[in-house]
Amino acid sequence: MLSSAELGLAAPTRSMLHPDVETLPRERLEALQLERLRATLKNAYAHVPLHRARLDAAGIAPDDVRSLDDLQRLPFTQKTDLRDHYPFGLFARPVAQLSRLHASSGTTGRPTVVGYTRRDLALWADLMARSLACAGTRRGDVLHNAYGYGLFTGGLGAHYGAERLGAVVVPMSGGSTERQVQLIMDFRARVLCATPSYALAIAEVAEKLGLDLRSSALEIGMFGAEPWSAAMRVEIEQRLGLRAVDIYGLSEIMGPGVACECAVRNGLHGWEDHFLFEIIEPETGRVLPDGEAGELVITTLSKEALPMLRYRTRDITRLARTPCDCGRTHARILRVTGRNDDMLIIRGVNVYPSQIEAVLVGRPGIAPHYQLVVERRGSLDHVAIEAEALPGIPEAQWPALAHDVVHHVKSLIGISTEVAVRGPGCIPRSQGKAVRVRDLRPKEDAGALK
Ligand code: DLL
Repeated sequence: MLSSAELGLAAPTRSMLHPDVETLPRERLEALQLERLRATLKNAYAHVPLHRARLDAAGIAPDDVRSLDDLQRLPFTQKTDLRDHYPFGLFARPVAQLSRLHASSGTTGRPTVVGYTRRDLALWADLMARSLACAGTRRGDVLHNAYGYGLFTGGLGAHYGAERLGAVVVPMSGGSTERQVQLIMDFRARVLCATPSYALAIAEVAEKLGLDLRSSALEIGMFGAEPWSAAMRVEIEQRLGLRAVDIYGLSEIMGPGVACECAVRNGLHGWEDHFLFEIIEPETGRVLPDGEAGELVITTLSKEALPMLRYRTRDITRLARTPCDCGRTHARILRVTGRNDDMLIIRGVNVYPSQIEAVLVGRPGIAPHYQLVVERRGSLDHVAIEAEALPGIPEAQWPALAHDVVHHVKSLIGISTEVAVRGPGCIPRSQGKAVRVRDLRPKEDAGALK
């Protein structure tokens, strides 16, 4: 790992928007967290019947919480709670007192709806601005925002954070990719905000247009909203000529800006003055020690409209609280490898799509676009990988490329797969979150694996 001096961080607070808070000694950070946790519990207990009923059932009143260790006594909240109390049942404020609503697309069943007071929006803008600065964005930078605007939190979340920082926002949203390329060049954007898969689609269109984004003003990419592998980071950096930074968040907690990488890029700093992070064993709910992989659980500490108690994100990661070379004291959430619900169990082996991505991306002759097709054959689940040849590779060589992928997936992940390599452009390109898995199993079977 590079030292802070090698990274040019001689002044540790250089890229910090809130240096006092970002470097707060742990004891003071924890004292602040306890005070805010108690206030959050009071808010949730007084205004959200579901939380009150669950706290009562667990025999805990807000005043019983006297140390952060008491957190483990609190009940979990899940996505299904939001769905079951659709649309506003978990809100701690009347709708008329809110300033904005966002919602997930809800491909399965009801969407999940989240609400913000004016103060919640100001906090979100602050934390997003802090994240942008943490990644190296500065006042006056032109920031090309290709996250989707609308009910998705990506577009508006990045937008108001960038404005708060003093960056110059280009509110592009997703789509019209040729136009995106042109405007990135013409407006001399230094920062690109997009999902990693869409960043790659932008790179591809630029190459087709004969425009070289590596010679553009782009220096930083703020990429998140979907899992992406280290191999994908290398690919994107090479094709776009920028430094790719991982940013994490989820609507139920706030939106983008819950955590973000710093210059060291050894995990994403989770903003602990406003959130409590835990890792649990998904099957038992037991809290795991730092460093162990499990499901990330987040408690909000300052949200008014939608306080969340121990929200089970379904995201699989690890926590590190050892000091970071950048000088920030806030915990680091390591790269999210995938979601519990996206995990495939293939003949007893647990596999995340991002593991297959790590094998495919950067493999000679293979383009960084793929889909996994899950089918039921007899009583067994079967996964086929659809990959794409790089332009210019003769069709006669595709079967050999496929064979190479089969071999590497078997030796690196331990599963047998069927691989089809197709021609350039055959895999659909994303404009937001990429769809990596096509599940063709009968409806009642789908999910049996999850
Ligand atoms: O995706 C918020 C966001 C927008 C984050 C833009 C970053 C940038 P949701 O649509 O509610 O919110 O989806 C949240 O996306 O639980 C993860 O499964 C996944 N996710 C988000 N960021 C990352 C990341 C936004 N950096 C869900 N790495 C989360 C891996 C991520 N997965």
